[in-house]
Amino acid sequence: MNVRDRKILVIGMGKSGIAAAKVLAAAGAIVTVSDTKEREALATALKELEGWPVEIVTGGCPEVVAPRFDMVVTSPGVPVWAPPLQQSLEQGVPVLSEIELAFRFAKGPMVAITGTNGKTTTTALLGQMFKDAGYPASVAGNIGIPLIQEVTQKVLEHLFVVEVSSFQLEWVDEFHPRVAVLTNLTPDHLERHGSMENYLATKARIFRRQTREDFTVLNYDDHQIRELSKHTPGQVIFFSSMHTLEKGIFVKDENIYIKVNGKENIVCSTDELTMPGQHNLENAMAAVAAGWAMGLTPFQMAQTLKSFPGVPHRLEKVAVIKGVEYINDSKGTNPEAAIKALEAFQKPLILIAGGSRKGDVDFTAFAQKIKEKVQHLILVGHTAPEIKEAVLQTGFSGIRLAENLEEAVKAAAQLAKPGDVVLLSPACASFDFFSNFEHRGEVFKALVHGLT
Ligand code: UMA
Repeated sequence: MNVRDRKILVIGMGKSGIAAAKVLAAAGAIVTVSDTKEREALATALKELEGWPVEIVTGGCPEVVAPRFDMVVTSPGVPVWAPPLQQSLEQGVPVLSEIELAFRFAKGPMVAITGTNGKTTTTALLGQMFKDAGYPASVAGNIGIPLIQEVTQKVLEHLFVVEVSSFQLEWVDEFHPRVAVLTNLTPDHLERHGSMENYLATKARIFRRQTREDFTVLNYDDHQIRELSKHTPGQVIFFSSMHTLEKGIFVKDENIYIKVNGKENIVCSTDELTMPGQHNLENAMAAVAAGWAMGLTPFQMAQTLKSFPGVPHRLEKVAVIKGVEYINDSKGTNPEAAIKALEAFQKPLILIAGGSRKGDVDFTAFAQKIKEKVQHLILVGHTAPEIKEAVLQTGFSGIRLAENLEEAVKAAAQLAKPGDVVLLSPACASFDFFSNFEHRGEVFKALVHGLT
């Protein structure tokens, strides 16, 4: 992509905006980067951009008027209704998301993974499969590393395994992964997308530009995703943990199989997977499907499946103290993710849940799962009263309220007996007390280590 002398506005000075501004400036564009935050709140960002030939606007955004800017690059956290994006639409100034920009700069093939839950684990696992098999590969995207930062200065055969969020898919156009993966779809980020229909349509943009040469990996067990297969231009590869498929990836006799052209290939047995839980089995199958589409062999993939420990903040084992296992699942930021975490354990559970509100979330199914699996529930954060109400409706009474995470961890440690599991899986976002879910997870880990 040639951006020399083009006037480009980058909106947002978070990870994506900074990385985009640097790549664009290095490529000769005339870059303005803006953030609605005031200077004082942007110390790290300003330091990062020190010495870069970019104009910085803080406390707002310059007006997007046609001759002033040729293009806008937006960060995932900027909603479509933000004034500069609306102005761009009115003025006919093209808007690119950071991943669209990265795609236009990239030389090598991309595998893009989206879905409500499981996308981070699937991305990390698949990236590891390629690395273990000796292929040059980068893992990037919503997982925490802006894709634009990875794509420059890479050789032609370098592969990109990219976690893609619905936010990042809002402004894609040419984005065209060789393999697109859709893990599952349940209501999430509806405060941003407005309706489940819009959320689904945004997710479907991941495969919009694919052709018959490409592959789309879809979860056969998710009805809405199965329906989407009717609209995918690429070759569909289904995976299923519930059905034996005529073609695709599935489980039979506790083994993961790949079946193509009537021939079944065993990858490995399900109890050889190092990651716990049914949802991780699904993530493993999604990764196997994508790896297979890209030419990895069942043997190569099995090596990684037997050793991959999982990702931080997702069912991460923190410590065993006095016979009690402490698990950090801070990335369980919606009820579905937390339900899957609860399902991963067969031992007595003490659950710490609650956090900040993420639109109109329904806790009914989560409450039912708590009744089924949990011995003691400790609630914390803004959503504590709502979750308490939903859980009381089920007849469950082992509820405690904590002022903060520290109090919650102490209460859990007092209640726990050897053989129990203390699980932090909030089912909510973290913005009540923390800057993000990683921050919450790190605080939890420190509190647990402090118990010793
Ligand atoms: N900002 C504006 N104007 C606005 C809105 C925001 O200037 O109208 C500014 C904010 O003041 C802030 C900056 O934009 O300074 C933040 O941009 P951002 O929220 O896009 O954050 P980044 O640091 O660029 O991180 C983004 C993703 N964040 C979001 O989608 C909210 C990260 O995903 C991702 O890891 C990173 O890019 C690299 O690709 C995080 C996330 O929470 C983990 N994702 C959501 C999820 O997983 O559910 C989608």
